[in-house]
Amino acid sequence: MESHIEKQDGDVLQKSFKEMISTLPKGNSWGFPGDVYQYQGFWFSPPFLQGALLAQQQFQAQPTDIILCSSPRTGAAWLKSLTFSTITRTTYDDSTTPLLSKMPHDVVPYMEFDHIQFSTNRHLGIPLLATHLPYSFLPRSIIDSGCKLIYICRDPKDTFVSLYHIVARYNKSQNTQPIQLDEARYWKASLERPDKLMFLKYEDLAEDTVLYLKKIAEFMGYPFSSEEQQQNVPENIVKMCSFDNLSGLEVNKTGRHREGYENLRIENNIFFRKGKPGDWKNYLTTEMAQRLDQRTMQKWSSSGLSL
Ligand code: PAP
Repeated sequence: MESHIEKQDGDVLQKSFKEMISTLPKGNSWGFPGDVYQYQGFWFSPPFLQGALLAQQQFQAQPTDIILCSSPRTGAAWLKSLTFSTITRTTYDDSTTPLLSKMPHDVVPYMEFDHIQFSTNRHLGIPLLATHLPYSFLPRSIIDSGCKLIYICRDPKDTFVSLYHIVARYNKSQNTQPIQLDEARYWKASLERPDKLMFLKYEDLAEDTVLYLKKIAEFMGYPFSSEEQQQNVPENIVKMCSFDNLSGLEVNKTGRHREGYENLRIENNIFFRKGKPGDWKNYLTTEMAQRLDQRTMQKWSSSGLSL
């Protein structure tokens, strides 16, 4: 439980962050309500930047933590459901998993927003935490502790289309701009420390989910035994976490995310749109796709990362 002094310290910090944010360069955010602010080369909404700054100051990683990293709309909810099901497979089965009544983001918390829930999860032996922070923004203790990271990346054209839809649902905005891409930093780190950072592509995961789930389980230190493989445990987790199954659950059709936070509360179904690689072909012209590919190549050129 948070003590009175901790709460006061937290309030003071939040206030100083708010003051600092108000001095930053400001822009409009693609139609989302409110402004975004530029900090160290990235655009942030104020609650997200406040959460990021707080996490940088206060988050103490432990070597056993597993941090799921991603840019928005690249498959975090899917990765959360797969890793959560894998880690809790001896505690829950298909009929008892919390994924039946909570959406994946409410089962694996975000570092920027959900500190309290993470402490509860850690207590329960669930070491998973997610973040949308760029690599250069990660709290120092994450790198120093030697904990594991899994980064999921997605074809920026599909990411762009997915993000466009979420924004359009908010505001019916037609005003589109390229989004920030931070894949290259995570990619480089995964080459330097492959035992600590696993780099995943949404498209690979979609092509052979069972194979990649086995790799993820192995990487996390929760490998499937041969007996489990004979019993099709990985296949059952993949089925449970499939887009069709999760998007069809009542909680994900009609529930709401972060019930307690008025300004962050959104309908769960916004996180389940189509779940298909290559959907960009239905929305982008050849010219738009080429422009995005060019920009991606420019960003990634020195890293060796490709689509
Ligand atoms: P977030 O950043 O808002 O949390 P995130 O979960 O990272 O979103 O990504 C959302 C994308 O993953 C959506 O893609 P789409 O718009 O192209 O459809 C969503 O549909 C897709 N997605 C969600 N769950 C799954 C799943 N179980 N399998 C495959 N894709 C999924």
